[in-house]
Amino acid sequence: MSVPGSFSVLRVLWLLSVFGTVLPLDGGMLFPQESSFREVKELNGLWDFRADGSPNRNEGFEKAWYKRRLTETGPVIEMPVPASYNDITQDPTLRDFIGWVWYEREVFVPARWISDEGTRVVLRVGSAHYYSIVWVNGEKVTEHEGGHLPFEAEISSLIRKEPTKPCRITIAVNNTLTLETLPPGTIQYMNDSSRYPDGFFVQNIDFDFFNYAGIHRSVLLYTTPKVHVDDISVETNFMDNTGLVRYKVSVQGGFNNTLNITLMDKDGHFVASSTGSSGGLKVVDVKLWWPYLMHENPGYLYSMKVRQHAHRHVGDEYTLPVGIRTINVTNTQFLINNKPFYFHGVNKHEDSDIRGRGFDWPLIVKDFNLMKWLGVNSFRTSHYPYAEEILQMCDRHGIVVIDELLPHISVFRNASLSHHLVVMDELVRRDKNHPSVVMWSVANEPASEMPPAEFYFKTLIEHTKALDQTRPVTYVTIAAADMDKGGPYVDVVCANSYFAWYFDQGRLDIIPLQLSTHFENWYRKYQRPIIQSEYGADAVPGLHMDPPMMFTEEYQNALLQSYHDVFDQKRNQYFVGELIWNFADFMTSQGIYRVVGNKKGIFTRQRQPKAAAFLLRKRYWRLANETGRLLPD
Ligand code: GCB
Repeated sequence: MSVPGSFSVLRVLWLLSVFGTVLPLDGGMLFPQESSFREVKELNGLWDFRADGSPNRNEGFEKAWYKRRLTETGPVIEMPVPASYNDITQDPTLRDFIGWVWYEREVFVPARWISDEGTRVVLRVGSAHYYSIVWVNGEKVTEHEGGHLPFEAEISSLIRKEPTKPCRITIAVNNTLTLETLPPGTIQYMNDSSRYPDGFFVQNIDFDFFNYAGIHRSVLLYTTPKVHVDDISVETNFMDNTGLVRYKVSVQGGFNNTLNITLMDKDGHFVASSTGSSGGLKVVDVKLWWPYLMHENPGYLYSMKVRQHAHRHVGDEYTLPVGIRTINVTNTQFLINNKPFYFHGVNKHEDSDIRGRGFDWPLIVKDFNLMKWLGVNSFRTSHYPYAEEILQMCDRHGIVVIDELLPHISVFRNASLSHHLVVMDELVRRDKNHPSVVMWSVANEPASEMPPAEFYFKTLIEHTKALDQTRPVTYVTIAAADMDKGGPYVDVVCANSYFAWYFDQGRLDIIPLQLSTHFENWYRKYQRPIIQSEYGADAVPGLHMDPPMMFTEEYQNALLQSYHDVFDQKRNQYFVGELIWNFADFMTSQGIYRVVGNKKGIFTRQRQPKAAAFLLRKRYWRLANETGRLLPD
């Protein structure tokens, strides 16, 4: 992160055009795109599917289901991709299934992809929860751990082996969570044969959302030339009216490449150009990337075209949208383009009826429309990375994102830490170029009272800062004990609290005292800006009671109102944002605290407003006028 107002640092960087960060460049994860040199083929639709219901859930491996068509080894059903499989059928055992499920699809690969040895064919899975193994024509091509990030494998040589046959893709996905997974979970066998049948087990989890599983995002085949642009990193800055885009490009598959970089404005007009694998582009009369409601023209994106010419090979071309903006944090403020930014936003989930966590354009566009209607300028990807297409929309619309990696973690082992560092690498590698992403959140509500927690979080936060020096890092806390472990390392304090809900039930009158004490203590101790990263109350839509009682729409409104009064007192001091829990109702595991899911949404799961949505809408538009520079400076 650059130091606020430190223009001497900026000048040095400017003069040297040096790339300031240590972003991981060994192996990129660019979002697949079509260009004159690249093609994309979506494999979404109906796949053959079978859950492995054998007692040890291992029959698929014992009988090598990947070797033959899935229909040859047992019955299959049709399963849509992308979607969670849980809510697709009427079968409760599939909804609550734990273990391996098998997906298969045959696809015709265009003849040119096979005949042209200069074409590289890649199979990409946008995300599959939680552990995946992928085979092509019976040969294993990759495996991946972690439910919300993409993975891919080059399959060029494999598909050329049997050029006339359709290509059979098999993906086995396992949703079991153990002490080794992130998020962790445990499998508990119930051995009391008087109460449970043989082999009865349950999956225990420690987070408050349904453990949806399956192939959640698009499966694609895409091509690149053999010598190809593998990764691009950009970092932006500006001084007065001049912007600077520093870039780094890595090429794989061959040497003697020339790289031409051209920056174009939104209308396709030439702005600047450069050559070589790293350098800087100077932008005269720069149009900065501004958040929604902070500028009359938010989300301004340039296009950076990377054109690679390779000796004796076809060239490649990749175009990256680039927003020019800076992020800085002082003791009391969060600055975007050196102006104070106040987060008035939401926490979300990738969650809806039938699809579960499956990618769904109508839902995504509806949610953006609702966010804009509400006057939301930001959200946090609670509690896992969201689809790349969502971040691209945020870039275009100027919606600011706190990019969160994980929900609650209660296990602080060496193996978890090593894996956590790997997933953090994957997240930064995927999301580093999005101007909408303004902060990394390494986790939500870690059980920090555990002894190794401090070392764990120090390592994780320092690792993240080394990966990306341009963005602040946080982890979201709920208890003072958490803060003691991570507080010294975070750039912004993100605090969740549920006063008058999980504690002092029904006592709305205690909120002002408890909330301000909480803020004052943390500010005194850490001298960092504070965001209320979660607060809220469940409301069953249509349930009314006045004076308010818990679970009614009136209680939800009154609780939010009491929080808002305190926010308004602290807003001009060190308090820089409020994110309601939650944008919409969402599904959870079954339990006595949840009435078919968590009802803290201000919209229902079907995206209809509760009374709180109107309260929030009024507030957010007022805040936009007061804090968002809609009015002239
Ligand atoms: C939290 C968690 C969130 C829960 C929420 C609640 O602190 O971060 O995942 O859903 O509380 O409603 O209890």
